[in-house]
Amino acid sequence: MKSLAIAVIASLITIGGAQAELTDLLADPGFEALGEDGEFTGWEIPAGTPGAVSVATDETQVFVGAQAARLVAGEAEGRHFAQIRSTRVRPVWGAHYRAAVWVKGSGSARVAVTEQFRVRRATDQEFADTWSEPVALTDEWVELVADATIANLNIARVFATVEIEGEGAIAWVDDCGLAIAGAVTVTPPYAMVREGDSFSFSVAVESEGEALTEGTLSIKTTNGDKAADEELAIGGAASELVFTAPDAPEERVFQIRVGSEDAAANDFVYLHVVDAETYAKFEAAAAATKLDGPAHLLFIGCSLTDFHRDYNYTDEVAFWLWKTHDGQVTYRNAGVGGDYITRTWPRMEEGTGYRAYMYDDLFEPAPTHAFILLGHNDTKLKPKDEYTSPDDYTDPVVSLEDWDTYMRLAGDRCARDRAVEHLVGLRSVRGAGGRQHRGRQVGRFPVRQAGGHGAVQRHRARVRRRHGR
Ligand SMILES: [Ca+2]
Repeated sequence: MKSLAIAVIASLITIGGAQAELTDLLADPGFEALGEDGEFTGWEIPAGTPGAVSVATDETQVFVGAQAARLVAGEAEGRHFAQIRSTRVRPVWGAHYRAAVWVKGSGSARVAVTEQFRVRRATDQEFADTWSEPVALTDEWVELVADATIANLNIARVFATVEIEGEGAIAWVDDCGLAIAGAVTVTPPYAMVREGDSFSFSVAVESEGEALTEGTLSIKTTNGDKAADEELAIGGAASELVFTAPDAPEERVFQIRVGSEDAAANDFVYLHVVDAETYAKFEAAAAATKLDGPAHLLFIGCSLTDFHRDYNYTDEVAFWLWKTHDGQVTYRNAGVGGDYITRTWPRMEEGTGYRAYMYDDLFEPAPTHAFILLGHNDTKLKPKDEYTSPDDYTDPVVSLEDWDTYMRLAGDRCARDRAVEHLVGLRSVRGAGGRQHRGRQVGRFPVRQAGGHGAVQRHRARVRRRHGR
C-alpha cells in the first residue's frame, strides 16, 4: 500500500490572534499526515486516556488544509473526556512556550503545554500540563491558547495536548501550534575565567517573535550558599553581562541566572573561576588543538559525563574550543548517569530503552567530533542474592564481546551522517573513577581486574569522512 504520509516542514504560523508570527515547532500542526495504518503520524492518544480520535475530511469540519482531527469523549473514573498529544519538541530550558489550537463542536475544550521530565525515581513526576481555561464549544471555530515557562531542570520533552470534556462531547480540532513565545539566551553557556579577570556574556531577549531592545533583566548570582540579586538594563538586541571574578573564592563555580519578565523567560550560565596556572594549562591545550571550520561536538557517556551537568568537562572542552576557534563550536552533552554501552544502542538507533529521551535528536546537527566515554559501569559484575563472598561474582554486567560489538555499532552510528571526522572512545578497565574505588569493591560490585593497570585505556579511531549521501 502506498504511504499517505507527507513531509511537513516547520512553518511560520500565527498563534494567538493578532500577535506576531512565531515559528511553529510541531511536525504536523494541521492533522494532514497519515501513516499506512490511516492514523495521524504526528499525533497520539496519551496513555491511560479514554475516548476516540479519527480523521475528519468534510470541509465543514476542517479549519485549514484537507483534514482535521475528530475527538469523541469516553469515560474513565467517572470523567468523560478525550485527549490528543503532538509529537515531542526538544525543550529549551527557561523558554516561554505557547500552545494554540482551533476547535468546534460540543462539550468544552482546553489546550496545554505539556512537559515531560527525566525520571530518576519511581515517585518522580513524569508529565505536567499547563492548561488554558476550558471553553464551552459551539458550531463556530474558537482558538484556545496556553502559555508556560519551562522551569524544571529535569525537562526532557515538550508537547501540545488538546482535551475535550463532557458526556457525549464530540469536537473537531485543527491548526494546532506549539512555539517559543519568549526566550532569554545567554552566550556562551559556560565560561572559565581567571581570578580577578572579567568575562563578558552576551544576552539576547526575544518576545513574541521579536528581539526585545529595552526593558530590564533580573540577574541572580549563586555561589555556594551565597546569592546576590541585581538588575541590568537591556541595551539593544544583544546586551553585555560582565562578570568580574573575585580572587580565590571559596566556591569556584558561580551560577548566573538571567530573567526577563517581559519575555516571561529565563536562562542560566555557569562561570568557573580558576587560578592563573590552571587557566594557562587550558589555554595552552586549546591553542594546540586544530579544528577545521565549524565543529559540533557530541559527548556520549555515563555519570562521568552526566554529573555536574552544565559545568563539567564537556562544557570546559566546548568553551575553550569555542573561545579559541572564533565561536565556531557547538556541543551536546548526552551523558546518562549509570549507563552501559549496551544501553546506548537501542536508545541511539530506536529511540527506546532506559531514559530514551536523553538521546532525542542526538544527531541533529550531525556531529563533527564524537566522544564516547563509557566503561565505568560496564566493568561491574552482576550481583545475586545467594552470593556470600567476593569470589562468587563472576558474571560481568557487560561482556567484553558485547563491549566490542556495541562500541563499534555506536561508533559507526556517530559516523553515519558523514560529518564525524574524529571518534574518541574511552574505556575504563579498572573502575574509572579509579580515584574513588581503585581496584576494590564498588558497593556490592567488585571491580573486574581486566586489562592493564592504567585506570583508563584509550582507543582512538579515525573515521573517514564520507562524501555525498
Ligand atoms: Ca488541517
